[in-house]
Amino acid sequence: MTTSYPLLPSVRVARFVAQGFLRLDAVVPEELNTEGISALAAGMPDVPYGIPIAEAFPPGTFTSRLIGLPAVAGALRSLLGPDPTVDHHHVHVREPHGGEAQPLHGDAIIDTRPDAFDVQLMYYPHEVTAEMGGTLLVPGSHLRRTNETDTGRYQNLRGQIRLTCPAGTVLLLHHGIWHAGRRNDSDRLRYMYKIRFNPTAPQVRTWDTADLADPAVAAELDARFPWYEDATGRLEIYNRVALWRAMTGDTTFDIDHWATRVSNRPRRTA
Ligand SMILES: O=C(O)CCC(=O)C(=O)O
Repeated sequence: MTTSYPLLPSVRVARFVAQGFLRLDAVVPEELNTEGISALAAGMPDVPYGIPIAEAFPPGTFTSRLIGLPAVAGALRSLLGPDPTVDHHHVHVREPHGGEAQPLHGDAIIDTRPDAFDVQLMYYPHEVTAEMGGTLLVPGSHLRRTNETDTGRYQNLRGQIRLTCPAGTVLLLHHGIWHAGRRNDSDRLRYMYKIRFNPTAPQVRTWDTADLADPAVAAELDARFPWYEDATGRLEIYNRVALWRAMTGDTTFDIDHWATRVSNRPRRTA
């Protein structure tokens, strides 16, 4: 497929499927970040749920240029496929020395779709230091389907990330990832701009699949994270295999027989 922006290779899409997020550090140039801070400070107009990107963010607007940056556009296209719609967007503001840490949560409600996912973009127009309380993320939690703050009682899971990043960083998240906004203990205002996108076409082979057979792809999908106990982490491997099968159309793909075993339904002969 030829596009004007770089599509992700399979190995990076597999990493997204395993981790639940993709990090694009400092992809937004300084001038656009400066403009972004003013745009976020002014507030973003609400948009109706589920409208095409070009209607939500007309050409020339700040958001249109943010999501049109080649690295961002290519990653969104690779994960969502063509013509996603905008679910909603919101500017998150953390005042200096302000706010409370949120409970660990997944956005919206429990979402059991096995073969589709929304992508949430988080954009940080300025550097985020540890003191500024960057977003907390739990890698590999997105397929352990929970409802909103069901996870709120969990504190400090092993392997969690307290985001620190350079200005102009964009994160793309699977909608199910467990995350939380954190308190800002610094003297600086912290902005984060979040946009949720809905796919409108099957999310099947929407990236650069030239490396699909590379063993590094299966290795990414087999990654373990520190919060998994050894045995319960198997469920995450199974969930990833199921999603990877849906995203590639390869119903034979497996890791250590997990999906093959539980999809085996031999027909009885009379
Ligand atoms: O402020 C943040 O860093 C994250 C906030 C967030 O994602 C939320 O409110 O759901």
